Amino acid sequence: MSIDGLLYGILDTGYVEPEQMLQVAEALLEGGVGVLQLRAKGYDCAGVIALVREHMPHLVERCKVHGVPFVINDFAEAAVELQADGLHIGQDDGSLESVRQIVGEHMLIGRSTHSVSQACAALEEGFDYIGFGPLFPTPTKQGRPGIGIEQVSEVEKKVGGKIPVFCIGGIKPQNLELVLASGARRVVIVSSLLQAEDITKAAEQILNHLRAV
Ligand code: TZP
Ligand code: MG
Repeated sequence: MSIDGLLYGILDTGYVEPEQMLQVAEALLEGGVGVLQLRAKGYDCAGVIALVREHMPHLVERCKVHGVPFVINDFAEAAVELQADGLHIGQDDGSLESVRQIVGEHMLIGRSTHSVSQACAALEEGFDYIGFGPLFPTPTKQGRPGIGIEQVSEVEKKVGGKIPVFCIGGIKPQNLELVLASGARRVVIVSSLLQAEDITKAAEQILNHLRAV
């Protein structure tokens, strides 16, 4: 499996109750997300495993049916235990090598980056993809300033040709054209999708714009 989608969706416990997770996941998959991550801030590793086992035991299979990599945020051991396709880690979560020792050589591993130099370092280190942002301040990731769209084209040029670059943070239909005009090709959208009245339709509409670039 590889990471090659244009739209990266996240099941975020800040917006979705455990009981709704599976239904929301299906809506995102139906809408065409190319990657699906579980982000459970405030949970520990055992809590993430229990959340999936109790509320979405068939999610890994459902992602497989759609050919969509299922990614766990933060917890390498949970990614292994749940047989996820990928793991996503931040700047403070250790080196690629240290998590590879836990998840093995086949798991896809992505890194959050907040500057051109961090993006280049992640490429150099061997990550399979990066997130780049937050472009705009966002309630989903509080306490982090937006880095703006000025560096997007440079990151796309230096990194995007080698591994997928997903711009993230405050992206929504109203600013998508601006983000794409800055050079972005792939995006992560959390709150705007999870809070949409019709998640599938919202994802489809965003994908239409991404595909038209
Ligand atoms: N990392 C940088 S911004 C962000 C994460 C996880 C959250 C993006 O969420 P939203 O709701 O699409 O702004
Ligand atoms: Mg993290």
